[in-house]
Amino acid sequence: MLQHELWMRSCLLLAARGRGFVSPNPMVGAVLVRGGALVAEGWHAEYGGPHAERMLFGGLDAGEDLSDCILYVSLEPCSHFGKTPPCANLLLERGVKAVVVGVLDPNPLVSGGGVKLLRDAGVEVIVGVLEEACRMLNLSFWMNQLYGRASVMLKWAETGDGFLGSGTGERVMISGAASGVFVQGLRGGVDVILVGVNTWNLDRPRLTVGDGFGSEGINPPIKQPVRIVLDRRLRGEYSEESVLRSSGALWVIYDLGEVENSADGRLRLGALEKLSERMVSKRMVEKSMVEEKFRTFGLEMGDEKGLEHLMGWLLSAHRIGSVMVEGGGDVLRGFLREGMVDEIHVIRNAGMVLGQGVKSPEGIELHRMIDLGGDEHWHWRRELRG
Ligand code: AOF
Ligand code: ZN
Repeated sequence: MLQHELWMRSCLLLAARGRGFVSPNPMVGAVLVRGGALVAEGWHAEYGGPHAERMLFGGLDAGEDLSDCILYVSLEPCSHFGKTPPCANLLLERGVKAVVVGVLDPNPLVSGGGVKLLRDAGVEVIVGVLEEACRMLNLSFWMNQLYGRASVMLKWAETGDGFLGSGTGERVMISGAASGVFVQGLRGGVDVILVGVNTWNLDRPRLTVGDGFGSEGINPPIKQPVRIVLDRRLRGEYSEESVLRSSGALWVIYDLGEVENSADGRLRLGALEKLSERMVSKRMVEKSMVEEKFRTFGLEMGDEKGLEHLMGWLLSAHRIGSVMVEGGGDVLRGFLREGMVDEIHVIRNAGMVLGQGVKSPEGIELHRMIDLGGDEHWHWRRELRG
C-alpha cells in the first residue's frame, strides 16, 4: 500500500502542473510503473487537450509490451466520448496489467464506468489510494460536476479585532508581504477574481497574478484570471487604464432590472459602451479583442439565489470553473448568506487593532494553518464525501 501511495503522490504532483490551465476540466496526473521503476508519466496540461493517460502513452513506442506494468492515475479513467476518446479503452488497447485509481470521477457520464469497463475486461483495478487528496486537488471540478456551478473561494484579510477596513473610505493595508505572495498563488489557480463595486472603487485592486514577479514575462506563462466586478447598479468607475491593467478580461455584472428601470442606470450603461468604442478608436485594443477584453453583462439578480444563478451561468455559459471572491464585506457576506462558499482563506494580522470599521464575517469554524510572515493564515473548506 505504501508503494501505491508513493506513486499516487507522483500523480498528484504531475496533475498540479495543469493548475490554472485545465479548468473546468480536472487536473489529472498518471505514471506507468514496471517492477518498481518509472516507465512513463503524463498529465492533463490544457483544457480540451489530451487526458493524462493519453499523454503518458504518447511518450512510449506503440508496440511496447506493457503487460507487466501498473498504471497509476489520480482520477478514474474516463469511459465516455468527450472532446477526446475514452481513456479506459486506451488502457485496454495498451494492455496494462493493473490500474490504481486515486478517486472515482464525479462526472455522471463516467463515475464508476471507467473502472467497470476495465474490470469487465479482466484488468485488476484498485480504487481509493490517497482518495481524499485526489478529490481535494480538484475541489472546483467536484463542485462543477455535483452542483453545476463554478466553485467559490473567499479570501479576506482582517485585523486582530476583526475588521476588514476602516469603513471611512480610507484604505488600510492589513496583510504583509509574505501573505501577498501567498494570495498571488491562490489567484493563479482560479478562472475568475471577483470583487464588489465598493472595493473596486476604493481599493482600485489590480486583481492580477504575478505582481512583483516581472508579471507577464514570467516563465512558465501565467494565464491571468478574468476580473469580475459585481456592480448591480453600475456605480463603478471604469477607465481605459483599469481595463488594460491586466491581460485578463474585465467583466462588469449588473442587475438588468435595476439598470434598465432607471434613467441614470441606462446612462451609465451607455457610458460604458462608449468606453469600449473609445479604446478601439484609440487603437488601444483591436476591435475583435474588445468583446474579450471588456464586457458588461446584465443579469436578473434580484432574487435570493442571485449568486447561485451567477455561478451556474459562469460555468454553463462561459466554462468558468472557479471564482475567488476578494471582498468587500457585503459581497463576502452575500456569498456566505447563500451558502455559496466552498473554501475560505483568511489572513489575520493579529497585532493590528482598528477599533472600528467594516466587520469581517463571523461564525465560521476556521482552522489555523502555517503563519505567513507576521500574519496568521486561517482556512475552511467544504466537506466532500463520495
Ligand atoms: C480531463 N483530463 O486527464 C481526465 C479527465 O471533454 P473531455 O474529453 O476532455 O472529457 C472531460 C472529462 O473527462 C472530465 O469531465 C472527466 O470526467 C474526465 N476525465 N478529464 O480533462 C483527464 N482523466
Ligand atoms: Zn480520459
